[in-house]
Amino acid sequence: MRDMNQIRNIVILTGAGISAESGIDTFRGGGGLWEQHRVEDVATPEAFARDPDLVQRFYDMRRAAIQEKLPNDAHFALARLDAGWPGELLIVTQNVDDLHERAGARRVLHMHGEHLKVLCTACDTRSPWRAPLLDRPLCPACGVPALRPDVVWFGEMPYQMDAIYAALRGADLFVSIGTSGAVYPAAGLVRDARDLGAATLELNLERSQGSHWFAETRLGPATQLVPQWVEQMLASGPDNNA
Ligand code: BV8
Repeated sequence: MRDMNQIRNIVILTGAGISAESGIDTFRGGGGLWEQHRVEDVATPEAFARDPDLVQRFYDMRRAAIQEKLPNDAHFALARLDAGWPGELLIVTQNVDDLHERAGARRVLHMHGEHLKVLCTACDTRSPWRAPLLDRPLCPACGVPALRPDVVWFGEMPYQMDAIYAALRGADLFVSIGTSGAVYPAAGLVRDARDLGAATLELNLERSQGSHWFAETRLGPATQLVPQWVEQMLASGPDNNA
């Protein structure tokens, strides 16, 4: 891997594993099931069309759950890096929880949307939202009871892919934290980063489906690996080796 002191611009991809130690279930931890449904079968536009109440219940339960959880040492470490890193830095998260923000991170991009936002299917307005949707509340903007979770379902285009690829084009280092590398295009970003010349590092509890694409993989819980890596970066960051 490129010398740490040559790293100026960083892209970090996070997945459910970074929130696991905050008590938020990962997708494949519980066998990827919810009420005996495969997540891939519930998190789709087809499921929403077929049985909107089932899908609303799935998201109402998770939206409420994350509001009782707290960021962990991995989220706080990334927030320290975000605050103290003089170069470019972007946290691209697949997670729809707000733990990166609640830990203090600023440069966060939710490529799969957010639990605490809703999208009106009548007027396309996005609104902050913390309550259930099962009882069909009215859209704050247009008053129509047409709200859906503002998350990216399977088969839908992830958000801000242009911004993600622009950040990758300038990246010296791509770090993946807590993801199984099972879902595309997120799982393919490491290959794009490599092709664009970035160094690649994976921090994960176990080897992922994409581990072979990384120049270096460190195995362990995020609350141990991420603070260690962040201290290493801040000690050897671009300005410390002028
Ligand atoms: C799209 C939001 C195209 C909603 C999510 C066949 C082949 C290849 C691709 C496809 C295919 N068929 C269909 C596709 C495309 C599909 C896909 O990839 N499917 C997979 C299942 C094969 N992708 C899509 O549909 C995407 N869209 O392709 O659009 C398109 C093109 C043009 C025009 C229109 C459309 C959209 C995918 C987004 C789906 N939404 N989330 C919600 O949250 O409900 S996906 C969801 O699962 C996550 O966001 C994440 O992206 C994904 C994987 O989850 P992870 O975060 O990795 O979590 P997981 O549980 O899997 O793993 C946790 C990891 O953490 C593990 O490795 C574990 O070891 C580790 N860990 C656990 N504890 C810890 C830890 N690590 C550290 N410390 C710990 N303590």
